[in-house]
Amino acid sequence: MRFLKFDNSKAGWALQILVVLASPLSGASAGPPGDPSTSTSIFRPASTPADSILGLSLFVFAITGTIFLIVAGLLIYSAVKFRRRRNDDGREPAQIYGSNQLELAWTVIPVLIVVVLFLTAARVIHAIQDARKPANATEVTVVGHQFWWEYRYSQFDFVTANELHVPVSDPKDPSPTFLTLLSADTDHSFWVPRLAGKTDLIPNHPNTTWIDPHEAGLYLGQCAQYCGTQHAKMLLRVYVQTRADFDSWVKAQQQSSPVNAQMDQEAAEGKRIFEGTACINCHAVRGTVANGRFGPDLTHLMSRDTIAAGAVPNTPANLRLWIQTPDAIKPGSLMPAMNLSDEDFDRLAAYLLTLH
Ligand code: HEC
Ligand SMILES: [Cu+2]
Repeated sequence: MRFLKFDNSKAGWALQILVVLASPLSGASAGPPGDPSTSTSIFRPASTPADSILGLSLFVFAITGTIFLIVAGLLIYSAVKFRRRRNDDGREPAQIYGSNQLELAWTVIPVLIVVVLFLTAARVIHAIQDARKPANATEVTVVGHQFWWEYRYSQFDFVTANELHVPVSDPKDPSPTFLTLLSADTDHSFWVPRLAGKTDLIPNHPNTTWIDPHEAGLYLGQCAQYCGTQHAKMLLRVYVQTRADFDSWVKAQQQSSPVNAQMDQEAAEGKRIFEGTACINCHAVRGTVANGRFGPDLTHLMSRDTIAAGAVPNTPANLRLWIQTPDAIKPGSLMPAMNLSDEDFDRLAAYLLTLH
């Protein structure tokens, strides 16, 4: 699978400069404020598809860079060597027409270069798109919504949102994650630069992609296709975990939400308000009457580090602010501000805080 392996350390300072120049272009700058800013550089691949894409880019860059150096070098050489001099006699130099050899050379060489570029690109595309799905692959269906991500783990029978968890994949014994990409509304694009190239989520046209992160950790990305007002706050967070951590995360996600007996008075009140208002038309909490699918599944809301697709850290104050005035955090988000009293918002927030 691995193809065109380049040794980054040898590419030296030229690559360093490229990295610096390209870093502002390389996607989401960071997670929410206060989050350790994790790199989104395409020059630090941590998964096979991202690795092959970087290899291909460096290969194309090497060929086009060489062409540039040769052409620019000849141009500068001629401009300097044949510049007008003070003692020029002003006569035209000898004019030479037609040279089969030269014309053949500048036709055949570019054609060959284009064929090589085409074939290498086709090979990388094939290696990524037609990769075989091993039996131990994790499968997740990703649904793009304005402006958040739904993750359906059908294998394990639960749904979550905004924070994708996948197992780490040992290159010697790969356990990749295959993603089926769907959209509930308009075009979105799944892009976690260190893990894979962009793949669009298009209504009524399922796409697929896959990742096999080699190192545990948090990988950031963002919707890379303009999808509406809050497109810029449709961030991606991929948590790559060891197999054991991933398994225990899955177990926790499969649990139902807490029952009233486990809550204090205020939270139980909040639950009653939640179940009696429009919240349940848009949100699901497993084990309750709430089964809406328009907004994120809230069953394990408190297991997430952020809310509103990575827009802000998941703190009690942010949660309270979000449910009272979503527009304060994401203007134009598709969650309406509900008209409830301050006490009711406090109770609702207390209930949400029990959803571990
Ligand atoms: C019309 C549908 C709708 C209603 C009604 C609604 N929400 Fe939402 N909610 C959404 C959408 C859509 C989002 C995702 C917004 C985004 O990230 O852009 C959301 C996000 C949230 C989040 C953040 C979840 C996360 O993980 O990011 C919480 C918490 C939440 N809603 C709670 C509530 C509560 C409590 C109520 C009732 C007072 C409520 N919602 C009513 C649609 C709705
Ligand atoms: Cu989007």
